[in-house]
Parts: sequence; C-alpha cells; structure tokens
Amino acid sequence: MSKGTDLKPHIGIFGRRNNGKSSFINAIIGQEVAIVSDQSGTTTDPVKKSVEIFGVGPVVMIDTAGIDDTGELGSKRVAKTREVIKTIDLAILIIAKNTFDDDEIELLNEFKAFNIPAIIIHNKADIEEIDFDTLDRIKFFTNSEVLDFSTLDQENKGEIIEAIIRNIPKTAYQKPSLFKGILKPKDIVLLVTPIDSEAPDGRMILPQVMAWRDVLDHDCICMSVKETELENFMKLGIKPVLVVTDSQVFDYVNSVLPLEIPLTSFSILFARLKGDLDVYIRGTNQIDKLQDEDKILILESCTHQLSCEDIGRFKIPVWLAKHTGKKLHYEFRSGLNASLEDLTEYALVIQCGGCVATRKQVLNRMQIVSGKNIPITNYGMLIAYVNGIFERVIQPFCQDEA
Ligand SMILES: Nc1nc2c(ncn2[C@@H]2O[C@H](COP(=O)(O)OP(=O)(O)OP(=O)(O)O)[C@@H](O)[C@H]2O)c(=O)[nH]1
Ligand SMILES: [Mg+2]
Repeated sequence: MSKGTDLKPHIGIFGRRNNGKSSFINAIIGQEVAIVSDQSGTTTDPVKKSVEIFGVGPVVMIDTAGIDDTGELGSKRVAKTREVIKTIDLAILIIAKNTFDDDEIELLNEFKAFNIPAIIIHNKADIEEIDFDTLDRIKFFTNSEVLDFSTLDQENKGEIIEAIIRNIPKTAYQKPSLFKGILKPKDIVLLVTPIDSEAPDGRMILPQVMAWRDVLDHDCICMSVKETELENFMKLGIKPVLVVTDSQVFDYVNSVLPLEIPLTSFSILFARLKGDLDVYIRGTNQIDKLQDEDKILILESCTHQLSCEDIGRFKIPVWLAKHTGKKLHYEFRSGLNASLEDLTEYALVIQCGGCVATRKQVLNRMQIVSGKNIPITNYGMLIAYVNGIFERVIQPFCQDEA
C-alpha cells in the first residue's frame, strides 16, 4: 500500500454478486470507474478508487468480489474480500431485492468483530423497495442505518453521502499528528538525528521529515542536531520542551541529556501514531515476567524491509536474552494478512514499527492479541525497555488525552 493513500479513510463495499457494488462506487464517484455488468462475479479482486467527499476529504473506496461466490476460485475471491475488512474504517453492505440472509449476517458479524461501523444500502430500489419484514430482520441484528437506493436514478445520492459522512469515525480522517496533545505554540523541540553510513544520501528519512513538519504545524520551533553535537547544543543554554532521538543513540542521548528535559524517540512517537500506546505500555511492562522456554511471536508487516528484518530476527532476540537472562523461543509471521489464530502458546507478541501498515490495521492486530490476554509490545517500545529508559521516554505521553 502506498504511503500516499494509507492515511486516507478506507471504505469497503460488500455484498452478494450482482447487487450493484461496482455500480454504487460509480454512482458515488460520479464516473464509470468500476466495471459493471449483469454477469455475476464481474469484480474478482479488491479494487481501490479514490474519491473526494466534501467535509471528509479524499477517501479510498474498495470494490470487492461478491461474498456469495462459489467454487475453488470463488472461495479464494471471498477470502480476499474478507481480508479487506481488516483494512477499512467504514463498511457499506449492499443488499438488493429484500434478500438479507446468512451471507449478510456473517458480514455484519465480521464488521462488528473489528469494530467497523456499517451502513446497509438496499440497492435496485427502482425494481423493489425495501419492505418492513426485511427492515425488521435487519434491526434484529444491527442498529446500522439502512437506506434504499438505486444506482440507476440516484435520487437520494445526497442522503447516502451524508450517511457516509455521519458514519466514518472522525479519527479516520482527522489529520494524524505525532505530537498531538503534547506541544503548545512556541515550544522548542530538538530532534537528534544521527547521520551514519545507513542514512540516505543527501536527505533525511521519512520519520524525521514527518516529525519536523509536525512540529512546525504546531507553531513550534524545530531544531535538529546529530548526536555528536548534542553536548555542544546543551551548552547554548536552550532548553527544549522535548527531545526526540533516533533509537540507535538512545543510550548516549539519555546519558548526556539532563533528566529534567523530557526525552522520547521517533519510534515511540510512531508507536503512538500507529497503535494504542497504553496497550503497548502494558504489554512492554510484561517483558520482565518472561520465563525460560517462553515462546515469543514477532509480527512483521512487510516482507521486504531488510533493516526491519535485522531488528526483528537478529537484534531483538539478542537484546531480550541479555535483558531477561532467559532462554526464549521465537516465531515470525510476516505480511499484513498473517493469520492471528492460535496465539495461546505465546507469552508475548512483538509488533514491528508498522511503517507500511495503516493505523487501523495495527489497531486491529493489537485488539486481536490483547483480546486473547496476550501482552503486545512493538520494536521501538522494546528497544527503549531493554535500554533501561522506558520510563523516561513514555513520560511525555503520560498525561495523554484518552
Ligand atoms: N435496476 C437496477 N439495476 C442495477 C442497479 N444497480 C446495478 N444494477 C445492475 O445490476 C448488475 C450488476 O451490477 P454491478 O455493479 O456489476 O454489481 P456487483 O455487485 O459489482 O457485481 P459483481 O462484481 O459481479 O459482484 C448490472 O447489470 C447493473 O446495471 C440499480 O440500482 N437498479
Ligand atoms: Mg462488481
């Protein structure tokens, strides 16, 4: 998933084949962008389309294959459709001809399991409007809004768009902020950004650029030094309200920065942006309870980031062995679609930084893991913990808003 789209709200369109899912997307976008035909099973793979919704901004609509597809290929398509559920902020269930049965109920249950709000659109209302009996059955399972619609006449398109706006959680489109709630205008923030052989030529890496921009968006003053200049910087007598360091130089920065100056790391800021910091804090605090022979599951989001692979597969096992003195066993699951069944045998789950994942994807994973009462931490939190500065780097967020 590209960086540009992953922070936009994602809306998934679901329902049986031929109910008009692709037609619905075309109607909302106002263009024939998705292929429509009277053949069942026209849409075979999830297809993303961007659309601007007034008051929300750009959103991504995901067209899916019908949930009632059959046969070997059909069940593969259904599996892909189900994967989409984990990535969305709002679900739209398209029904038609007053059919509301097991397929629809199953989908609604899955939306509920992932805390995804849903709207039910009874399409093809030009042929047949929704009847009271169907409405009653729907109301028995969900209090989601139900609206009649016809992609042919599109009479109440405005009403449908208003329902979409009402039901997308605000958190899905309000601009995410790394420093939300912890800076006030004119504060000075110091970024400690090592420039070593791994740094890209002639530029800063994305987390540093994002942090810099976010400091400016808060009307604050952003300063930056390499760790080698930190001691000289402190002699200037400037007292930042917050210092953000790269984890690689945690130890050093912690040792030269006076205790009264709040310190955190880019990876803690991103853990907070991409996940639930409180859940990570609780999980991280369980590291000291690990026992000999405990099994640890490492969840990687992508399958190609060599530097992340190095942290997860080599560095973390070494650090944890040193920190806990225990003999621990590791298993790895890669990719955002990795199954999270059978977690009971694990004493701890460690999530990667999630740079290719959406907040929703990481939150869904966290919810599944912590729902099974298994502690979950992430790379950045763990690095701070084994370096003995965890308390210090989470302190700036401890008066966080809920
Ligand atoms: N009468 C009527 N026909 C519609 C309406 N919406 C869609 N159709 C027709 O229904 C057929 C299926 O529409 P699609 O949009 O391809 O349906 P889909 O749900 O995407 O179907 P699959 O991709 O096969 O799962 C097409 O022939 C559309 O023209 C509607 O509101 N009224
Ligand atoms: Mg389709």
